[in-house]
Amino acid sequence: VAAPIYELYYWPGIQGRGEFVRLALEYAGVPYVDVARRPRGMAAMMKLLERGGGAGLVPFAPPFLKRGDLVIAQTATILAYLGPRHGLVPRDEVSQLRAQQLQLTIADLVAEVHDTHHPIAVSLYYEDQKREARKRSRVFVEERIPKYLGYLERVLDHNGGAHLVGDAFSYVDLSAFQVVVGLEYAFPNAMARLARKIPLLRRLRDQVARQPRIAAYLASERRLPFNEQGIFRHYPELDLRPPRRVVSSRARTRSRSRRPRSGKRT
Ligand SMILES: N[C@@H](CCC(=O)N[C@@H](CS)C(=O)NCC(=O)O)C(=O)O
Repeated sequence: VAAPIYELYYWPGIQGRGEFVRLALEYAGVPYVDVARRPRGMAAMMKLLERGGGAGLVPFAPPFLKRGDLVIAQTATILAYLGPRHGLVPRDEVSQLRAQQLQLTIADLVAEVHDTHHPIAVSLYYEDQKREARKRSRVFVEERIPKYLGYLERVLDHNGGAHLVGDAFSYVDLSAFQVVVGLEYAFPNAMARLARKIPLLRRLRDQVARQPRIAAYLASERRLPFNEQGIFRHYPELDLRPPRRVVSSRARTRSRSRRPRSGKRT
């Protein structure tokens, strides 16, 4: 068996941004080493972060990918590199530009997801910025999730319904799968409320999960579970309240007996 040509460097223990790269490599069936999850891998990653190595910039932050002497950082750039080499994007330039734009939009969304639990500082614990996190998340679930996912839904619709770019799975479809399942983990109530507005995106999520190599990956131990150290964290206090229909009849009676609501939402 040939030695893997790619080394992926990403924080061990979380899916994080590394997951967008893992999904692409797994779907393409390209062997890779997840370096920091191996013995002494963290030391190797820190060394590259501090001093760089080989060709390419010294990376600012994981994930980064190493192929021989070449080191590439930034999730969207890594995917733009892998795409044409492994059948993860159509061959023409226009499609590749589209894919890159969509991937960068997904990266913007991912940064906003991160800021729901760390609105003030990455260096502070969630517990030290809970109040701000609640304020930030409120706007995120009410306005930003519908805007971003509504956008992806529209792009799917314009492109025939099944794929975000071209007429086959691309790395963008894989990334869209990841943000949908991530948001469903982190904000189940907000996503339940939005479900009927994003039928194409939900179908895409299911189709990606069914691809044989992705299904095998998701069932393997290489796929780390979502957890509260990653980007998509489930903190119920940051989600919308559960939908009305699951509210108990006692709670309903109680809320009916309150004074009538003013127009302003609290
Ligand atoms: N835009 C970059 C963001 C990279 C990034 O923020 N990586 C996180 C882990 S997911 C990190 O280690 N950040 C360290 C820091 O920002 O100080 C990408 O998409 O790859």
